[in-house]
Amino acid sequence: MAEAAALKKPEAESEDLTDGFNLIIDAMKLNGIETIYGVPGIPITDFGRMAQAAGIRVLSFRHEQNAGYAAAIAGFLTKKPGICLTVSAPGFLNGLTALAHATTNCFPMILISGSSEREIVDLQQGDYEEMDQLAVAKTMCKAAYRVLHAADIGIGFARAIRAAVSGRPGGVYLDLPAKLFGQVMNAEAGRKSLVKVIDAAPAQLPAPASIKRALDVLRAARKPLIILGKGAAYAQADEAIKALVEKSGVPFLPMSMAKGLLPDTHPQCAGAARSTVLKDSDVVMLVGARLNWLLSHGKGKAWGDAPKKFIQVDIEPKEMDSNIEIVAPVVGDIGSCVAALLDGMGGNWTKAPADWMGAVSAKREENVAKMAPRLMNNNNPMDYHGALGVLRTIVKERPDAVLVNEGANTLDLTRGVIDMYKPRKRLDVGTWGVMGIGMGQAIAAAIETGKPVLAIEGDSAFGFSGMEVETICRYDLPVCIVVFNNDGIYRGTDVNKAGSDPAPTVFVKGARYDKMMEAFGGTGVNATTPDELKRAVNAAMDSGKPTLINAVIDPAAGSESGRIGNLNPQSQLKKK
Ligand SMILES: Cc1ncc(C[n+]2csc(CCOP(=O)(O)OP(=O)(O)O)c2C)c(N)n1
Ligand SMILES: [Mg+2]
Repeated sequence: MAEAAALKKPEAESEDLTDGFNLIIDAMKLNGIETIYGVPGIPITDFGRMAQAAGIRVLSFRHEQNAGYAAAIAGFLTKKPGICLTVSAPGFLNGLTALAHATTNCFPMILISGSSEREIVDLQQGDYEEMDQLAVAKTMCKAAYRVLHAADIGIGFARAIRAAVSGRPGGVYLDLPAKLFGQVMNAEAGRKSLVKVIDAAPAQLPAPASIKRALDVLRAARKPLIILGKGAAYAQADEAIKALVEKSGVPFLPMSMAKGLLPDTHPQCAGAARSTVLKDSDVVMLVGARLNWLLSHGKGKAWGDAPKKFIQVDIEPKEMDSNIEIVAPVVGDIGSCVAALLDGMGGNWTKAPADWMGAVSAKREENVAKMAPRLMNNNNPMDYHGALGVLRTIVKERPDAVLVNEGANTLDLTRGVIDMYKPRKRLDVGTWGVMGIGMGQAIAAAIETGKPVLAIEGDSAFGFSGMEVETICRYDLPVCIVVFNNDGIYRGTDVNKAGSDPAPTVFVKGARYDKMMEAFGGTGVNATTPDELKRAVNAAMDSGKPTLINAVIDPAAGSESGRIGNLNPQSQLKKK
């Protein structure tokens, strides 16, 4: 309370004064920032109150990491920087993982953190929550700035916003020392110091020669493939991308968060024939997708022996040739590049060879048919496929709902089984495969889209952000969480070979995560069969009431690390 009292004074003193608190709020409002995700405390408690009073939505979390993941995904969904607000040192560090995650995933986000007194921090004299936050943040984000004077708040925000959203988007750190908030200045001068950012993410047009080169390569292809990445989903160029795919007649493969850009049920979707198209294609056009580990770096067994040519459409020139040679780099923003490609294709583009599309469709039908009976199983205890079979239908019936997904088996199997029908409806762990994004993403998705959210969570994954069920209840958000409870990480069956402690991958058997939701006034359900699960999820999606369904899954059903067990290092020594 001393905090609040000390800071009230200047405001009351004179009509024509303003201060750091007000200038920060004004800078945000001037630039269309409507929502802050954060955790209060010194030196930002009053700022949060004042921002809320000024009409900014201030969502208070239980841990900064979850607020940070919320801000990061808000950036992905809106193309505006998501804002995370934290206290100094420990709060800042808690938010930093999300900032690094935003940068890695190319989501625009600004982590705004209060910080302690520069004079004391720099002399390392042991201030309250002392830390050189700017220096720490610099290595983990796209840009990092500190504002020392109230008169620079406008410029500070303009720089942060531009850095976050222009070019390849990413995380930006903005350091606001405690003293800044109370700094007083002339109100008129303050108003003039604010900057409205014009055209924050200017279009970056591709060179005409790069478009011609790319189309020449694509035209000569006999087995072309288009890979859509989450950069393509971010671009919000949905109609143009659909037109490009359909006009070209090329099969497309959506990366995880690009699912739904065109429906997974589209006749050209090669999602269910992934290994075939990677191996057999001769020309691959990457659109907002990077050749990182998720695409096996564009080489090796997954890509087969046949020679391949790569066309890459990306806003970041440094992305070209990152792992292998790109014969046709197209550098520019995805919307402009796709529009230029469409234009260059003209009115009588010859579609990709029908025998290739036919071969891909046949493989896809074969794989879908193989999967079908597994999705209809009624095994007791439930396995992943039985549970996902019902959830798949629910998502089909509710294509506007947002799906959040994390875990290992829970992630990989959900991604494979659940078709998406609309763009930016699937949110997940992203480039790092990070656990903990679940509740932050669910909250931000509900806030930013106003649509119901279905979060399909491994029991381990859920644990990283589980306390935010209180946040979901507090704001009464239409979030339905399904915890795939298999008693542990990957499986619940491991045993300790040497002592009485549980094995490192197992949790309390028979845990009831649904009780966590009940503790805060939400609906909790324990579901042991696909039928029970279906009823509970439908009820939750209809009511919009915060709900957590503990879906009891056979502890033996999962596999080590889901689909990426091959990445585990193996000991060459004989097992004892
Ligand atoms: C921040 C973070 N810590 C640890 C991991 C390692 N990790 C990968 S998946 C996973 C949990 C998998 O278990 P669960 O969520 O229960 O899914 P299941 O395979 O059991 O369905 C963990 C801990 C990670 N990816 N990210
Ligand atoms: Mg599990």
